[in-house]
Amino acid sequence: MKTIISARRKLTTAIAGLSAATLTFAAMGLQAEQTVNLGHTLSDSSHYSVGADAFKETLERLSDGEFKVAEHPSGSLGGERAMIEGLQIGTVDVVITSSGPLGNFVPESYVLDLPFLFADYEEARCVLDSEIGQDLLAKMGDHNLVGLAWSENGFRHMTNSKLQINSPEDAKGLKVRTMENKVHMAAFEQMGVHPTPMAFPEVFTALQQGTVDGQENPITVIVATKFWEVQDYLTLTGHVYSPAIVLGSPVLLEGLNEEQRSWFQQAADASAEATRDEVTRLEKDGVALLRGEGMTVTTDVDKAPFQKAVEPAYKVYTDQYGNEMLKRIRASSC
Ligand code: EAX
Repeated sequence: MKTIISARRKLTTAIAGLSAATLTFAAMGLQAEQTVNLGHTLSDSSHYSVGADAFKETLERLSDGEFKVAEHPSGSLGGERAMIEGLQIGTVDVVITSSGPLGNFVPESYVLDLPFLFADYEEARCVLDSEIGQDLLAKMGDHNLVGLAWSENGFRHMTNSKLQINSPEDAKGLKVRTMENKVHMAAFEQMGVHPTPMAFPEVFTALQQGTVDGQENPITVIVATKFWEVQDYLTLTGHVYSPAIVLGSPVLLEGLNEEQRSWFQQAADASAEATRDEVTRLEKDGVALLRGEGMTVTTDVDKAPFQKAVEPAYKVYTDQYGNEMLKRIRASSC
């Protein structure tokens, strides 16, 4: 009996020791190998992918391999709306997304989707880097998201398969895919086109099959998605600046210590900077590339009639969300 008890004790002690070791090992193992799943909708040659690479390089370097980043490009984790939902429940860790579906989650961000709000890249970047941008990032926290950094998609332009667009009248009656964003949809309705909201991963096929005649996106996206294969005409309307944002999942980020959290912040900042640099490069080289691929590009666009046509979208926005943010942006020194 004594022997049995003693054997049992030994066994229990051994198991206790083992589980402590296993736990320590597991904890170490978890730290050594934690994979961060980063999703975006664009191809692995896009400006978002350049940003994903910078995120990966920075986080893996700062954490000395404690975190590994797995990039999931081309909408392989779903469209932008689905990925934002994934962040909220913790099935995705980090997402680089346009502001397209963001207003559905964080209405405060709709202000950035107003047409012709920013005159140029310099102004848009300056506002997003100011306290206004920081306040908007902080708002993400009220909606179960972590706003890490303002990245960039670019000024959006119209493409279609029917005709060369020189004025809003030319666009009347076209079926144009828009993002799932009510401010954008209101603007296009004012222009007389039929806005058809759709998640980005479906757009290429919809254009190919003629479900829609056109779409609008920055040069960056038109290049990365090879839209020239399904669209003949591009008009540089620059009708709205399209910010991108690096968002994190609160499920992951709220469980991190301060140092780990700072690695994620630095990785997001490096990602945004690398993406902006790539946008700048493509703004210089993109049009020549698209012409080379056979697109008819209208560069000399009188923007005033477009601006006039979409102006009522401002009232649609302010009626619902007030004009406090808009006033702040207009009063900024940028
Ligand atoms: O974020 O949906 C869109 O048109 C976006 O510009 C694209 O997914 C990149």
